[in-house]
Amino acid sequence: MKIKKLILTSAVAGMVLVSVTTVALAASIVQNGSFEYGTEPGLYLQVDTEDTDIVNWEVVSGNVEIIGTYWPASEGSRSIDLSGLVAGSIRQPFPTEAGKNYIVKFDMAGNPEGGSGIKTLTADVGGDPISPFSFDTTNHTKNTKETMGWETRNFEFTATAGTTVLTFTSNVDSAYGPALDNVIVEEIVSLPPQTVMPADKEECKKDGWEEFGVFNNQGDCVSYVETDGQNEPANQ
Ligand SMILES: [Ca+2]
Ligand SMILES: [Ca+2]
Repeated sequence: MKIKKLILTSAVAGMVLVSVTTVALAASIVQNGSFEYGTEPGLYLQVDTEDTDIVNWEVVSGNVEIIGTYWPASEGSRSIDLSGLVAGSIRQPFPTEAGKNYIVKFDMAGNPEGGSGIKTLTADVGGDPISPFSFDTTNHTKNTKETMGWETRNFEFTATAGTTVLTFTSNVDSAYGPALDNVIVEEIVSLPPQTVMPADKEECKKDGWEEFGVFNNQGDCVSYVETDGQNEPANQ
């Protein structure tokens, strides 16, 4: 394995750092997570079960609303009130791989009309429901994106099948529900361990070379540093 020389900060100089980093892949696996595609809602549009106004999403209980100009979206120009006239629920199946880890991110606010209060929703990926996510609409208004107060929420899960169904359900059985936008699902990938190498030959001295675990002796270590990594460690 070719080990790249990394610049060390003084705080970690001389120490062997082996880290496993997790990153989320950039491409979202769910489609239309920002609810921008589907029937033009105007101010807003109620969507009932069996309606197909929201591309890629199915309303599975109650009803929801696509919010257009009624309040500012978190992303793009549309979002969802998960309580249309009553508590609603939407879902979307997406491809996964059993055993792999995923992160679900979404932006949440609440319908600030009809009296303020705490709005809650439940997320479900086929196992135990993850609940509740809450947003307090107190002191929020629909005047601007900022006064809506959109906040990002997230949770992680491990897939158990080749398809996972993501469901968001309103826990507010009124016309003023939790607001939802910008749903993103990404695979979490573990990067291979990365070994930090000495950047200065001082790190090789006083048995420092032993800490890196790839040198035979101090001379090997110094040689590595002085050749800018071209004289590779003997034991890598
Ligand atoms: Ca949107
Ligand atoms: Ca509503």
